[in-house]
Amino acid sequence: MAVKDYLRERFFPHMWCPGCGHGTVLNGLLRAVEKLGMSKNEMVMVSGIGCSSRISGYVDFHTLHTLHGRALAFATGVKLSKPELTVLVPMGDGDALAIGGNHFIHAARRNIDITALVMNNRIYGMTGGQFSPMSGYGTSATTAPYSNIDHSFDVVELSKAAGATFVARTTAYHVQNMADIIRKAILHEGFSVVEVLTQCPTYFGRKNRMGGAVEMVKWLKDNTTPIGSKAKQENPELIERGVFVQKELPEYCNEYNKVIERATKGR
Ligand SMILES: Cc1ncc(C[n+]2csc(CCOP(=O)(O)OP(=O)(O)O)c2C)c(N)n1
Ligand code: SF4
Repeated sequence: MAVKDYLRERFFPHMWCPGCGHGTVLNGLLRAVEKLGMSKNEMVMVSGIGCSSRISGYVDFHTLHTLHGRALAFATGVKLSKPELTVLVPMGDGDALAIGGNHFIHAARRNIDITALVMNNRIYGMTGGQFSPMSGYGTSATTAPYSNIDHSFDVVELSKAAGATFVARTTAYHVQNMADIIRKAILHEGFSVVEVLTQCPTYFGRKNRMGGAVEMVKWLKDNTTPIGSKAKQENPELIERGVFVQKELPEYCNEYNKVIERATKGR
C-alpha cells in the first residue's frame, strides 16, 4: 500500500495551521507504517484532545478520539482485549504530561505494548497558547505573560525512569530519521515512547518571537544533535536525539495471559 492509502482523504483539508509540525509527524508515521507493510485493519490509533490528537481523524485505521489526557487509559483497554492489534497513541505534550501524566508513567511502568508519540510543541495549541509542562523556564505563553517560572520535564529521562523499554527523540526537521525511529518503536514489543520536537508557529513561535515555521524548523535543526556527538561535548545545551533505550522486558499482555492461565488451571 502507498502512504496515501492510509489516509482518510474525505477529512481533508486538515485543521492544522499553515506551518504546524503535526502534519509532518503524520507524514513520518505513515511512512513508517508503509515501510512495515501493515494492513489498516491491524492498526488502532487512540488519541485524546488537542491539535495533535486530531491526527486520529486523518488515518484510515481503527481510531478512537477520546478524552483529554486519557488516551493511554483507553489504549490500555484496547490492547488488553485485542493484543494482536498494533496500538498507536499520539499525544500533545499537555495531553501526555500534564493532565495525562499519571497515565503516562503507569503505562510505561507496566510495559504494555503500545507506541506513544509525544508531539512536543511546548504549548497548549488547541486552547490558545497556555504554557505546558514542556514550555520551559523563561518562555512566554498566554498564561505566562511575565515569563514562565515552571521548569520542564525531560521526556526521555521521565520515560526511562518510569520504565519504558523503548525511548527515543526526534524532530519535525529530521523527517527520514523520524520515520525510521517510529518504525523501530512500532516493532518493539513493550511500551515505546517517541518524543517528536515539533513547532507551533501560531502560539509558541509567536509568543516567543521565534519567527515563522521555517525559522522554528531551523531551530530544531540547529539546537539538536545525535546522541553522544562531539557537538554535544562542545555545547552541552544541545538537545540529543536518537534511540536512548531499547531493551527487552516481559510485556504486560503476555504476563496478563499467564495470570489467566494460573487462575483457570485445573478448571
Ligand atoms: C478534561 C479536559 N480538560 C481540558 C480540556 C481543554 N483542552 C483541550 S486540548 C488542551 C491542551 C492541548 O495541548 P496539547 O495536549 O499540548 O496539544 P496541542 O493542541 O498543543 O497539540 C486542553 C487543555 C479538555 N478538552 N478536557
Ligand atoms: S495552534 Fe499550533 S499546534 Fe494547533 S494547529 Fe495551529 S500551529 Fe498547530
